[in-house]
Amino acid sequence: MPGTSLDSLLSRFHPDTGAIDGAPTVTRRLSDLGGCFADPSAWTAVLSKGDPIVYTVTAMEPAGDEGDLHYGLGRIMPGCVGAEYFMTKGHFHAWRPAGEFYFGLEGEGLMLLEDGATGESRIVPLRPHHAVYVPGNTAHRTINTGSVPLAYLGVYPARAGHDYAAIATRNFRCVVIEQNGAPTMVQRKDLP
Ligand code: S6P
Ligand code: ZN
Repeated sequence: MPGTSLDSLLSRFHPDTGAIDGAPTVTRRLSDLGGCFADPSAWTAVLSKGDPIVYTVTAMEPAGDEGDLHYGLGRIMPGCVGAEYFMTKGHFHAWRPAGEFYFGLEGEGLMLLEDGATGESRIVPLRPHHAVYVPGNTAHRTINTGSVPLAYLGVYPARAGHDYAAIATRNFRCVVIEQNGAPTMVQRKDLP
C-alpha cells in the first residue's frame, strides 16, 4: 500500500444510475438475452414492441493479483417476459472455487443459486440491508421481482472470471415465475 493513490482505494458508486465513477458499464438489452427466458414466444412478443434495457452492470476491476477483490454494481429493471421476471444471464465463475457476496441496495429481488455438483437449486431474497452469500461452484442469476429497479453490489475474487457458456447451453434447472401474484420457483422440466 505505500504510495498507493487515494483513487485506487476509494470509488464512488451510484445505485440510482448503475454507474461507478471511472468504470465501464455493460448494458444488456432483451435482444442480448436470447435463450435465457423459458418462453421464447413471450420473448419475441416483448421484443416486437421494442428492445428494453433489462440490466446494466458496472465493474470496478483494478488489475488484480491473486488475493485481490473486484466489485460490480448491478441494476435490473422491473419487467416480465411472460410470467418470468427480468433477470441476469447468470454464470458460474470461470475459477470455480470463487465465492461471492451480494449486497442489496435498492428494490426487491431474488438470487437463484444452483449447485454445480448436485444441481440443487435455491432462491434467496436480495433486498436492502441483506447480504447473500454465493458459495464456490454455484451458478447464480439475479432476478428483479419488484416494481422498481433492483440495485446490488457483488464482491468477488479478482480471478473469479465468468463462465456463461456452461449455463447458457442448458440454462438453470429452475425458473422463477409469478404465480398467484408471488414469485415461485419451479423446475424447468415441469413447465407446460
Ligand atoms: C460477477 C457478479 C455480478 C454479475 C452481474 C450481471 O461475478 O456475479 O457482477 O456479473 O450481476 O450478471 P451476469 O450473469 O450477466 O454476469
Ligand atoms: Zn458472479
